[in-house]
Amino acid sequence: PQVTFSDDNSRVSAVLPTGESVTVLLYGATVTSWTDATGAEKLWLSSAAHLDGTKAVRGGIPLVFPVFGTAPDHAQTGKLPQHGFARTSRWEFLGKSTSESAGGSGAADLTAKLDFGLSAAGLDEAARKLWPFAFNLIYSVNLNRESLTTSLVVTNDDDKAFDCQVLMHTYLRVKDISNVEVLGLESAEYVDKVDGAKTKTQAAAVTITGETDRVYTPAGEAVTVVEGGKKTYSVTRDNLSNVVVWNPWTDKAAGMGDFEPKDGYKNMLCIEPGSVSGWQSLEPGDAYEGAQTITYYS
Ligand code: TA6
Repeated sequence: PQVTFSDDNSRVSAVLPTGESVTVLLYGATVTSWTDATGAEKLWLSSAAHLDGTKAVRGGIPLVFPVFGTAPDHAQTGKLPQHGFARTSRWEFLGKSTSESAGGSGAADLTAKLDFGLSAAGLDEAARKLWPFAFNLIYSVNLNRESLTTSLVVTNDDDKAFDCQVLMHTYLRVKDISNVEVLGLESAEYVDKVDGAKTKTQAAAVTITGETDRVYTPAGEAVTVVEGGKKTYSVTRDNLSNVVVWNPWTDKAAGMGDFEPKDGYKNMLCIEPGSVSGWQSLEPGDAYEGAQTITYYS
């Protein structure tokens, strides 16, 4: 049983012999599609998302680097656009590979891996001027029957240190946001960005009943998305200390030109693993790696 890879000048995809698939746009190394064996999409993608490189993709898994949001008081990243330049740069496709887990018995244990790279040479002039560091990013997208793992390695190739933030801005597809609960954040501290960036503590399961924009620092490494009482996703983090939970709700959805359909907020929930409540300081030669694994339960 073999994995089918295809790549044209703008996107790369992998399809497992059992039917699961992933598609990655070279623009931003943005995962735009992840399906189960029946072709059912696991990620939400706006029907008005720009897929032609003219704007960060509204949906899928945009990559946030070197800054989350904007950091006007941060000398090195203060002038960068919201969420940095990784999601709006053209990445290189570095290659593909297939591996079989030990003791695998064939199709059930295959993993398809797609690798992408971005360095200073790949940045447009504006970005390089605003953030003049020699760096290298390697982004790996790993697909198997149950899960999708995305991992980012940042290396400092400069002769001076730099600070960065990393986040995987995952838009999970849900059937109906009013039936969704997020478990695993109980008793975690969070910054509530829709309530004056106040720091609060999460009491019970997270439910979404309006615009929600929270930066959690949970003790555990996994969160679970439950719909109608049934587990639908788990998201585990590796070396990423934060989880952002975001839903734009009606007004913010109405205000985003590339967010369609306007009631699409009912079918998506952003669960965004990242390292964003502080800064990763990389000395020359240092590397930082962070990863997420999203498992779905059909
Ligand atoms: O991750 C949540 C967030 O920071 C929200 O505040 C909202 O701005 C969202 O990202 C989308 O940002 P974007 O730049 O993609 O429109």
